[in-house]
Amino acid sequence: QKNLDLLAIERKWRERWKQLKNRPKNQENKQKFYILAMFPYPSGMLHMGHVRVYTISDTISRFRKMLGHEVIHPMGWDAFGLPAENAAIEHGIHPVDWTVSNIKAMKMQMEKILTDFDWDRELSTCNSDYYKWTQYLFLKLYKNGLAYQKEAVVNWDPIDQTVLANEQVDGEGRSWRSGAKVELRKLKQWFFKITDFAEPLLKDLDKLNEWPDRVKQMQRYWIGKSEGAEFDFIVNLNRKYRETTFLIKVFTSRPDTIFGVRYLAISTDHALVSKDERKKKIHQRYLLLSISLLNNINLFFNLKYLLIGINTGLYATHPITGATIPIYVASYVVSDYGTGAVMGVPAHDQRDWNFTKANRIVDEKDIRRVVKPYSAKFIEECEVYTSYGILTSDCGQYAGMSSENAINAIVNDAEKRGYGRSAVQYRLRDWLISRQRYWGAPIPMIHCSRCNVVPVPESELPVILPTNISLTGRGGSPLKYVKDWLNTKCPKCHGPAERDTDTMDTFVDSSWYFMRYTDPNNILLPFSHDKASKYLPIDVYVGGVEHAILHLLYSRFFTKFLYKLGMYKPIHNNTQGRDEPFRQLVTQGMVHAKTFKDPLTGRFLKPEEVDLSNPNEPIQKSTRLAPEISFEKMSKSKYNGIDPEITIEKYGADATRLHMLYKAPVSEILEWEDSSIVGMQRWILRVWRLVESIANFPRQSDDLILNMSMMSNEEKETYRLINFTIKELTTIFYDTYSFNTAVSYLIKLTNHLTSISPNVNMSRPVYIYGVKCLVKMMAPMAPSLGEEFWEVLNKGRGTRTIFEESWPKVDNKGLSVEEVTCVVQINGKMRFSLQVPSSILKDNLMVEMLIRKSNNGQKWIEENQTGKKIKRVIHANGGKIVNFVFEN
Ligand code: ANZ
Ligand code: ZN
Repeated sequence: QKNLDLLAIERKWRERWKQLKNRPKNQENKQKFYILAMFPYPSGMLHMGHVRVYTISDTISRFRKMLGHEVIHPMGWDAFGLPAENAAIEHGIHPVDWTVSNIKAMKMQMEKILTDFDWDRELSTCNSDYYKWTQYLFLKLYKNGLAYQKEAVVNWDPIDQTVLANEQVDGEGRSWRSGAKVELRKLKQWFFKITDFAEPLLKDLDKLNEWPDRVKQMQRYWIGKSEGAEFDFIVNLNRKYRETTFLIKVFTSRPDTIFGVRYLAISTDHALVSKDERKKKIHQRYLLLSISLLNNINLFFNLKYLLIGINTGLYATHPITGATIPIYVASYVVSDYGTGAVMGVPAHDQRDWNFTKANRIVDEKDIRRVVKPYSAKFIEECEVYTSYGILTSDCGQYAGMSSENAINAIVNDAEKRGYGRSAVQYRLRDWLISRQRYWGAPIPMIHCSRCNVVPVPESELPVILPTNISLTGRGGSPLKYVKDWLNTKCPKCHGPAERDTDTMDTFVDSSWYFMRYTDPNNILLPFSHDKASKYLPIDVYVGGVEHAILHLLYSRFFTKFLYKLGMYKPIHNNTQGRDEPFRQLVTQGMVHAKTFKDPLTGRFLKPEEVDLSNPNEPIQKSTRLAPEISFEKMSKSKYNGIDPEITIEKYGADATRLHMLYKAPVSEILEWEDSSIVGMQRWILRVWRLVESIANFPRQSDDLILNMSMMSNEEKETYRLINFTIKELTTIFYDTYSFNTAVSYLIKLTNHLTSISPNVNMSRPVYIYGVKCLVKMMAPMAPSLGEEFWEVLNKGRGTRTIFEESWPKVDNKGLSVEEVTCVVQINGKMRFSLQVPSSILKDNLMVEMLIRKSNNGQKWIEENQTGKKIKRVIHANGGKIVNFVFEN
């Protein structure tokens, strides 16, 4: 019996794979299978989360290769972004050098975890042969009216000196990266008009039936469709300004509450209060002053949700009742949602109620409810009623209608008379892509004093990111200071002009990388129509749920746009349609690790502060108390980080991968524990014993004769278990990816084969078949061991790797269990009969258990005979008659 040197085996196969990679591959007539793991940011170090996601994609990829598919399993680098720039600022390393060396290190680590990526498709978003095409796609968006510039209030990170997307600001108004309190500033910015695609982005979610519901729900919420109506309120102006009419349009999701309007509220930069000269006449000076005050308060405290209001002193006319309605400027009205104006209905909206009270707009007695609950029981005057109901007698001709009917009637009448119309709003905003940063793809635009904004001609792409740069981290866009890059000629008038100094949000880079993988070396186009059409959509996309909203939404947007442009058209029309990028989405859970806390102070303990000499009873060294133990997200501050490289060197990559897959279902949190890797090592060793036992057999012809009619009952049972395992694993690898269950099934098969191995002479063909299937089925998860075992099992069979062997097939005949009728007697009297698998007929205890568990068994043996003990059980006629004899 030889022991296994796991690390030596890994090394051997990593080398061997490199040599084998260069062989020509015949991919003709094969079904394509595109499996993708989200590409990493090249931070320089793989963490356990990476190991988990690549283990999953690699396992699926290797399985598909064994099915004989043409598998695309690429890898690349999301290489632009802030950390490279911050490293440059802090340590003086150029972002290029930092990124290149990080990529090199991570690539090595990826090889160490035995991944089988298509390195010939590798790409890096910071290379000009990639970002050239990012810029090209920007121009395509621009020419199709989907990229535009506008002045916008943006989130400004005072530490990183850059604009942040809303999504990069957390609930407390802090930057997701620097943690700085975010300020609001106004800047001219580039946007992508993703809102043009709001409806298809929403509607097509219904077709993504292989996506987790949770992710689809998050996207639905993000898009936030709201149906309602717009109403026009005419502002009552002084006699002096009669010649101008001024309308305030409001958007409401509750047209049925229009009779309850008590005020209008407009945002601070609503057209009515804008500084535009013509409109300036219509309001007093103090109003502007107060609004700028309000804006400053907003800027300063970021208090978008405070109930500050300013009475404009102006009034509008209610379009139905003709009542006079006061107009307020309100901090809670968002300027870029709906129309930037709200009809305030204090009786039916909590915010409106609070605003009314805070600003004493009307007396409480004048806040009358116009919609009452369907059942009168719940009426209580002072409480805000926000549900649908029946319209009250205050609602004119609509009194007595249900909310649903009233909404239709009111909106219909409004459309007829012209003061309103039905309207749809989305919460989704256009995508702000400008970043005042160096390390990103330059926006290919030129600013000319005569021609305004001019796109860089496609033939002049890429706009190369200059490398002669000094990064200080201060003062906005670093590209502003590279004069010989900044100053250029206007493509239109050839006069002096300046380049746009913003770079693109790195989410732009990652919105189309999966398309580039289909044709990574194309120098004429981002990708060829044919190749993209052949390989898209991605069959399985694996990644973290933290990308559930933005990255996936942006990628869907790009895909829909490029499809609309006609840049590709998938050959395979799946249920999700042709313009969706990802057929199946797998979101893997996080990896958590053990932490120790001082039970008295709650402080996290460093590893050296804990005595682990008895691993089951850790002790805090200083206090000799048992520390509090919990599993938490790995982090420096919790001292629970685990370096995958160290783990791999200690336990081997195969065992580490198996552990990753076995410890938790793919989408759930995985609690990392070294002790369970040891369990995987023990299993590996047991499989090795089986492999060895066969290697020791004298060589015999390779085609095993698996003739069921010649099998004994025991052999049939072994054969059944083998087929059962193949069936279950095939479903798992195809579809459900519950690899934890897959490992359990393989362990069960191992146990069974081990139990019959001592007297295997009789059942050699089935046994050998079982071991071979076992090795094949573990190979995608533990690839170097799979190869090694396969080589031992097939000495001298040439250079095929196990991944060129075919995945085992289920023999359906072998699956079915042969059954015999077993007659059950109680005290010698025949009572019932039962079908049992013939293979277990001789296993008396097993048969007894089956009988007792059956319905009749419950009735005759377990219940009816309570109090009486079974004296003995007699098995007769080769086990086909079982007699239960009870005490008197
Ligand atoms: C009157 C009303 C009565 C409203 C009522 C609600 C309940 P969703 O569903 O998110 O679309 N609103 C409209 N524009 C706004 C803006 N720019 N800033 C802040 N609030 C705004 O919300 C639509 C509702 O939000 C609208 O319907 C409006 O208040 C408010 F019983 O109009 B409602
Ligand atoms: Zn010009």
